Amino acid sequence: MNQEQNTTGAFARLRAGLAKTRAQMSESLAEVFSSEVIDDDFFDDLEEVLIESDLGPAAACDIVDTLRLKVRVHSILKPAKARAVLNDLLMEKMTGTKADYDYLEQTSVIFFTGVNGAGKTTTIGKIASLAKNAGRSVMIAGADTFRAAANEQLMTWANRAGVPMIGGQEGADPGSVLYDAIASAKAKKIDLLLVDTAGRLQNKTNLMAELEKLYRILKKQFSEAHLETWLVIDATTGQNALSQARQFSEAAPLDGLIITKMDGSAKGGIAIAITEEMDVPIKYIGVGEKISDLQRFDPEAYIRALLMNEEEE
Ligand SMILES: Nc1nc2c(ncn2[C@@H]2O[C@H](COP(=O)(O)OP(=O)(O)OP(=O)(O)O)[C@@H](O)[C@H]2O)c(=O)[nH]1
Ligand SMILES: [Mg+2]
Repeated sequence: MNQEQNTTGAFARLRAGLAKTRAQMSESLAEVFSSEVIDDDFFDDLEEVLIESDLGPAAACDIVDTLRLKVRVHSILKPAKARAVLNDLLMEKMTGTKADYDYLEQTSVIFFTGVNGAGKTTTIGKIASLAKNAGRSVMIAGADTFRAAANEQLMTWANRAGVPMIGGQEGADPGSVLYDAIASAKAKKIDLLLVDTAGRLQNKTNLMAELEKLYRILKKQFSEAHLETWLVIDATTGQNALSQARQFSEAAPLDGLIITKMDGSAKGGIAIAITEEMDVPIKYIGVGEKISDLQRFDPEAYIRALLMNEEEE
């Protein structure tokens, strides 16, 4: 059951979370679409707004080219009509890659990856709580032994969610923490093991190799579990998110993306850029720092929340 989304307030929360993005994007779009005619300037301005909203040059260019074509083929003269076509195009882009939530149905491990401060540990706390409330037995593995306070921070989240955690001291081998956690999860017949890792920049080769090693351990030592690797991305990162997605996927193939800090971003359009570039679904978005501030990513609601301007509500 999609418990965290199927509430009447979910759309309102998403809208509130995307308020900054929406304010910027819908205002700029309204301006573009207030044009009297559809001409080259109109398309140039539109492309600019899309790029500024962090859709990225590739997705922006592709969308504008397709819109140009549709406008011509259907002899569309009114910008308002073109706007409806744009909404449909964005929607099509986002609904291409559908996320599944199979990890809530079977014995699973989720391997959390991402750069420093992206929101891995916080998201693990949120997922632990959500899965526990859905009736799953959950365990957290603290394979971030790099940062001094990482263990305590993760423990705080484990306590908040009310789930057990296996961690290690600062400087301990993250691989051995994983072995311990896997053995414990198996012995206790845990439904869901959430693995936290130390943040790392995607261009640090040795750290990326370590991540790859941890992934191999999970695959080999817990082969009976359904394994997913999720990349946690900060929505305020901008276009560097694409490089993160590409390089992390080389260390461990990605099964899902989490976009955090959607509440603080002025450029939530990165969700569209990433979906365009990578064939990886966005599973959840983070819309705040609290344990309940996580929502299943609903592409349709996202596009609506992003594009709808005040008059349309
Ligand atoms: N506003 C907002 N803040 C968030 C969200 N997710 C995480 N944060 C904040 O982002 C900061 C970093 O989050 P962490 O969970 O520690 O990030 P991390 O990826 O584990 O960081 P490292 O372990 O250092 O790599 C914290 O202050 C969180 O409260 C979100 O969805 N919205
Ligand atoms: Mg962390």
